[in-house]
Amino acid sequence: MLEKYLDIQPEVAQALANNQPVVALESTIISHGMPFPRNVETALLVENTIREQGAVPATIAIIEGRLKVGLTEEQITYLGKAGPAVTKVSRRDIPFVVAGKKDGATTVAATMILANMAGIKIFATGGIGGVHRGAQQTMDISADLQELANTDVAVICAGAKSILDLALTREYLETQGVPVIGYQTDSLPAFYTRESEHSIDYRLDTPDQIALALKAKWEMNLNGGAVIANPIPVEYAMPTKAITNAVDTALAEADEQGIFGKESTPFLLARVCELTGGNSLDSNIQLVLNNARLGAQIAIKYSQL
Ligand code: PSU
Ligand code: MN
Repeated sequence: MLEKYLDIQPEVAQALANNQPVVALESTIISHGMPFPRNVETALLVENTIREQGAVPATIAIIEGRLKVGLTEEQITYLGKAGPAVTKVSRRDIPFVVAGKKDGATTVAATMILANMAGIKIFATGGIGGVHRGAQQTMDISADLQELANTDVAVICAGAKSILDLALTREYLETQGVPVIGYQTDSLPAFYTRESEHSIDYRLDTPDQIALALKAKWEMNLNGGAVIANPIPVEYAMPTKAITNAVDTALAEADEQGIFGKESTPFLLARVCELTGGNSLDSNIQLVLNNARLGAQIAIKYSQL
């Protein structure tokens, strides 16, 4: 039945059939997370990084209403050039973009869903969505968190951006039974910075240990995902002050302009990037590459269990 909607790229399908490691990648980060042309360069570099490690990349999106697991270079370029003109697709949006034969860039939530349909367990990205600041009033909580509660895909990220309320995000994940694993760290990384005042649940120091824990979780039918938080490499981390100032300004502007719902995250990402003069973009790219490397290493270990 799924074949009616789903196209798995032949290289990806073959790897999955042979139990070879595959790493899923999202496309909202391409269309809504970074400016052109660096978004396209990065997406292609991320794929190469995964290949160099010995795994197969599968960038995920919806093209002309087809669920695509594995994109061509042309499709990645198209999504990057189109940018926010492409629909940002989370769980609720999938059937409408499919039925309307439209194009869509998948968020963490939607990418997890499509990866799961294809049988991919490991997914690398930059940052996950979370509980927004002020959510006590607005109830703005990313659908990514609910997907992590339900869908059996592990997400390697650099923590969450400080545009979010990290303490509330941690609480939400705890309630939903989603483990937060710190890779070689005891502190929850905050995207541009390696550390925050928040803790992780379990510190694991090798890809092997992470693969073993995921295997145990899913073999016992403890459904849902996991957050694997991988700190940005020290040489690319940003000064806390610069980021805090940019985030505060961006949040104030969003408030003034009445930006809410699905527009909120893309607006804040773009403003933080502009306000830091693009320094944050270099950091963002490096942390994504770092997550791709770890994702590939975990996928390789997982495929050997
Ligand atoms: N955080 C980032 N970069 C991103 C996103 C979040 O640092 O590109 C994107 C991801 O696709 C994530 C989405 O799934 O934003 C969350 O949006 P929302 O808050 O509307 O669920
Ligand atoms: Mn949001």
